[in-house]
Amino acid sequence: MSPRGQLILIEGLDRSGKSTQSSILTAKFSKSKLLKFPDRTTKIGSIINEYLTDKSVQLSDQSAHLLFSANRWELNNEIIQLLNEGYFIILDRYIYSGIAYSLAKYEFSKRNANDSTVTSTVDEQIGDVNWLIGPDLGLPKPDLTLFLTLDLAELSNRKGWGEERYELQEFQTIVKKSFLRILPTDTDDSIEIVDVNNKNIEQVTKLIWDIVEKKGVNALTENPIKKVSI
Ligand code: FDM
Ligand code: MG
Repeated sequence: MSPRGQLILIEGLDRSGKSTQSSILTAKFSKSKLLKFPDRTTKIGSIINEYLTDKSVQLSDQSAHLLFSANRWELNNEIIQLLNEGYFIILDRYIYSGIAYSLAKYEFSKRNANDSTVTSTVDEQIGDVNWLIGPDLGLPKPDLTLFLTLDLAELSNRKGWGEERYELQEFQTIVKKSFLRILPTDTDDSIEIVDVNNKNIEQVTKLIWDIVEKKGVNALTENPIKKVSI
């Protein structure tokens, strides 16, 4: 088989600059494609879009979690095919967003449940990382994952903040903790944390490209496509 393209994931909090950086990185490759998750253009993506933009839409946390994963599976074959055709695929969010946001919901509702004025049920599956990763097992695993992190104070000043479900400062603080808890940076050298505090777009672009080159994900590879596993 001829060499394949590589799968590069950019993760981060809302408004961390990951969409900007994902586009810039995509343009660095002559044969490339940017995929954004959730992909709101698919059947399942349209349900997710309603859920995110209309706060009156009710879904159990388990159902929402499974829909986000199903949305990735909708693109599974396309991702594999494009990689095999030599395309570099840049992902703007993927499996770690799936786990971190659901886990953050659990932590958030647990906090509120401790507050005696609020009655809330906390669903144990949503706090269980093994349950959360389950539906994603077997999806193509990124050859490189970059997590863009910055201080929450800087985040909340950025444009477009606060329009959708999840875009609350208190919630984002928990999301950040969840990401840092679940990303296996110690044992998996395909995952890197990129501190973007006090850096402009060009500086972050350079930081990212340096890592991409250092890890050798800037060129076609003979390595088989990896799969998400525990
Ligand atoms: N999100 C995203 C999840 O909760 N789970 C997932 O699996 C993914 C991919 O969806 F708040 C959340 C993260 C974010 C929201 O994402 C919409 P964008 O990047 O803001 O469109
Ligand atoms: Mg958003």
